[in-house]
Amino acid sequence: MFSSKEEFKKSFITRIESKDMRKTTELAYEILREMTCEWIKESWDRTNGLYKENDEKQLYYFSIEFLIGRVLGQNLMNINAYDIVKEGLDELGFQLSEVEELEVEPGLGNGGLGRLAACFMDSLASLQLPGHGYGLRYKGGLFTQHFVNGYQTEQPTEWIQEEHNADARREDLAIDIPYYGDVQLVMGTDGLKMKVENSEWVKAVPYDMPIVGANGGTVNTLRLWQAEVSNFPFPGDKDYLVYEQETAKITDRLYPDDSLESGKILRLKQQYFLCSASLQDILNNRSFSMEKLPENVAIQINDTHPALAVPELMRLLIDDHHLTWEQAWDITTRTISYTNHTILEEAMEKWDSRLIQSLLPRVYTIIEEIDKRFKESLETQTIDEETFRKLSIIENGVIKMAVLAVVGSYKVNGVAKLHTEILKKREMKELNEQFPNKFHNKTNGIAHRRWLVKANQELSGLITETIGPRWIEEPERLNELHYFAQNHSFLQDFQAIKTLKKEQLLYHLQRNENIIVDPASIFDIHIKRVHGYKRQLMNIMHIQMLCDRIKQDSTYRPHPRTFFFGGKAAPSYHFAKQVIKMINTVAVKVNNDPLLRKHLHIVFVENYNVTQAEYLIPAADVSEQISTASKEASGTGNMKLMMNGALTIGTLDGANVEIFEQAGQENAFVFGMRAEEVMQYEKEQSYDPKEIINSDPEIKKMMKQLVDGEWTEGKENVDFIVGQLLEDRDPYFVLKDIHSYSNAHERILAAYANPVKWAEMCVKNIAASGIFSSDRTIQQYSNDVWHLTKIPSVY
Ligand code: NBY
Repeated sequence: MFSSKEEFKKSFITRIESKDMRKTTELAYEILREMTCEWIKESWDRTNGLYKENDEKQLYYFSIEFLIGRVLGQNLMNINAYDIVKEGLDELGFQLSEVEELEVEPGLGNGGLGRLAACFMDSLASLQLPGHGYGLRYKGGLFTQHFVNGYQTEQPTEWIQEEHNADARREDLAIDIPYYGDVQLVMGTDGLKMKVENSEWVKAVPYDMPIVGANGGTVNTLRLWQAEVSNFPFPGDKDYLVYEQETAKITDRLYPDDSLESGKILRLKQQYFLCSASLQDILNNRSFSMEKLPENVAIQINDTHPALAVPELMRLLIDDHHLTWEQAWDITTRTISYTNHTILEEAMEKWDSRLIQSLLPRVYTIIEEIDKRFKESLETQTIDEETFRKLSIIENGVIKMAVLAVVGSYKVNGVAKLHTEILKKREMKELNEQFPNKFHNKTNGIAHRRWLVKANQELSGLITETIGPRWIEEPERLNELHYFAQNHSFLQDFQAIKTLKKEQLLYHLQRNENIIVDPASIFDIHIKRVHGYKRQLMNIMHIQMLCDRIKQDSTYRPHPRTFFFGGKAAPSYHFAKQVIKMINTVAVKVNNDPLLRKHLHIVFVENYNVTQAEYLIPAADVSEQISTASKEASGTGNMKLMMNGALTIGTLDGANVEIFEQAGQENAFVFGMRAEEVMQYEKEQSYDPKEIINSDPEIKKMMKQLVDGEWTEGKENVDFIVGQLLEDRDPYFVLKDIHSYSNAHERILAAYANPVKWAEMCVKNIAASGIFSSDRTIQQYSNDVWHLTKIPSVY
């Protein structure tokens, strides 16, 4: 690695001269990427060597999504070369920020779950823990979103560039994965065995990405599998061309539905592909006897998408490694652990038994056996029918992946205190009673190195100047900022940085969209997937109420606010798409109204992704975390915004509860129903939105305007929105909470009127945010579940 700017420049110039005399930003990107790869390679090899030598336990994080974002800048940051490179390039006539803009971000995830996996990778490497990721190398990441006439359109995003192909491919480690076939019972030397004949094989080729930890010492591996045709004999009753096409499809694109369980055969193929390839890879490369697997390997499955790891590990242990069922079960249930990310019924994965039986016949017999044995173990207890039903893995021809994951794993966790409580007391009450020590909580966290140190270098600089640099390695030291929450010069510096980040955001947006926003307005930011329970609808309906107030009441002249929205709707989620259309419609009306636009501005940022988030989050004054209580498992955007000094307007849901606990409710704007109330209403089915409409004149008027189509465009749009609120009885309690939401917004205005007090509240949030670093989360997983040992890197 380079120790000085001069050294960097010298090497950079040599390379540029050997390639092309035209000094374009594209060339600078190419060279910088090459140089970074070389620097990393050394540490990567050394880390791998150390892991081999030490024979230490390794963690493998199985996830169908890794939403890693751009890597070049982050890697430079982590190897402590960012500033040298920035200054060096500057002197050579390049801007590092321009160079970074050329990287197409790999969108290998949908939202929170995929991004969490990426944050965990960062923390594992930074804490010098031996933990790696296994995922899929989708050719097309999450779709690119464009608005056409206010509606979302989706275009495929191809992120793989030439340079991603060459050195990352590990042909030597390719593995064959069996689909279909006939299960036969055969007599072997050690008794009757199951054997599968006539399988259709698909080759899994790994591509490795380095995961660089802080200070560049530890470099772990993210291994992504790509599907290709196998050299194994082909069964013959299928057309080869069809086989070729079907094979390519397996890793062709990411499933864009972030909330709907979609029982598609291709998705099942993807899930099995990930599990089988990764497990075979682990078993092939082990240096210990199979019985010692749980002492040497921990596997964490990110939701149920990789839950086939349970029966697949059983299959490999029994059929390929000749263990007995009992031995295999003992090993499996001490190796695999499961994280649950949702209690939404529509996101709970279920598979038709016949589908699994036909695609994965041997795996199916194993799931049946697991279910049978588990049910037998219940026979000694008196269990009512309902409980028995809930404990069944297979029920009425359907396989419930969450039950399979719980029964087959060592530990099960939720992602925030409230979520884990709901899992234990309600959603998985019966399972928790059967396995009382399995369930535990691990509140999510975020990679502060990306979301603060990298995304907000100015604020990080100020923090370091103020409390010294140790907070970067020990983020809980951010609490030392409490001493500066009333220091005027510090508060002024903070405010100046906030303004600067707003200007940078606006500059970035103007490059892509024609947006004119007042940086002195309050930046109120609602960024996340668009979903009923996340209530973007409540936000836009509240804006509608504000418009009416401004028009009707000449004394109501609030401080200007810009409401930013960012988020994609699943392509098949019609309601969410109608909400997007409505927001865009209201935006046009408000932004063009001479009176309204003095006070309100609406910006829906197209194609929200990790890169956009890196611009939006540091610029936020207000963080919208307004899900219907009990629905958001945790949320992680809430943590990123808090850490960048935005104040939260939020419900007592997910990790908001813990955010308010840490920052103090007086430094946030809490509103709305609590989880118990929501769940009570749902149980009794006693909520009637009409009662609210009839009892609250402001809401009544707003509803009338909606029905009259004042804020929408086209009949379809009105029908969808009004239909959900009235016919579907407002399942996310928008009307129930909107009044208290509106009051919370008035409290925001009152607080913002005192800029010094506001800044003080922001600083108190930053000071309290250290606990939400994913370093803390990973350390907790390691202590309680994975039992990893830190392996210091030798320089
Ligand atoms: O996981 C999110 C939760 O909603 C959020 O509260 C939490 O903070 C985050 C990390 O724990 N869940 C999520 O992002 N889920 C998905 O993206 C997802 C993707 C695919 C499917 C379901 C959910 N699927 O069924 O295909």
